[in-house]
Amino acid sequence: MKRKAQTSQSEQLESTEDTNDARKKAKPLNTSSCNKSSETEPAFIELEMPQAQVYYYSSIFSLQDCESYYSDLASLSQWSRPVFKVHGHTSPAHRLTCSFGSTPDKVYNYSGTSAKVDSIDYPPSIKIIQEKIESILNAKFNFVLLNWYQSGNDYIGEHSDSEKGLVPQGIIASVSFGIPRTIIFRNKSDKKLLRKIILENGSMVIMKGTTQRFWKHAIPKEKKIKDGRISLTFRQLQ
Ligand SMILES: O=C(O)CCC(=O)C(=O)O
Repeated sequence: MKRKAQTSQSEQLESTEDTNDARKKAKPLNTSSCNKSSETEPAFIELEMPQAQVYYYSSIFSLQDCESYYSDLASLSQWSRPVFKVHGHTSPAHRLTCSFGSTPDKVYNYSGTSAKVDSIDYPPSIKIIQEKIESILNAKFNFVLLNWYQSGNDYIGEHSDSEKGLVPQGIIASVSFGIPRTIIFRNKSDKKLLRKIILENGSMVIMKGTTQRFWKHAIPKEKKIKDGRISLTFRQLQ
């Protein structure tokens, strides 16, 4: 059964059919607006999305670093498959997750589950990745949620990251390692307004400002993909 669209991660329970269709229809990224403020700063692209601030950095890590981070992260002992509880329905996530944070007194609740803010076992590789993106963005993060899509059958449904525990209009930085996957953005009021980007190995996508209020995003199934992708979504808990 397909659920009505909502505005939080609870939509992970919804069918992926519409989103897969959206993947085919979505307007590809306009790569004309590329910015680079200095030779040492990575270039990024701003997506043309009304009432949203979304930026894509195609490669901020070397291929060698990507391989080593992927295998490091894949070997973490903390991976598990959370069970989401939404409107009385329970469903296991269609991917593995784990989470870490520097502020264990804070909580991150989503889709009827509570993500651990594990500060004791903060993996050194995640610290290094975090420091790199903090220096690129000149911003601080105190929580990271990892998703491991082990093949193209794993996905995340359309949702916005608008949980109460997050800093309103804060930055979410999503770093990708592994096989490239598509991310779809869908406007909440004009559901036919779609954008898509391929998230390359070693890339980063930034969502900030009013993006979560006016748009949803998803990583749809891509059944032909046999390899895995790990994403780290760095967040700002309030
Ligand atoms: O895997 C990704 O890049 C997106 C993850 C995501 O949307 C989320 O964790 O809320």
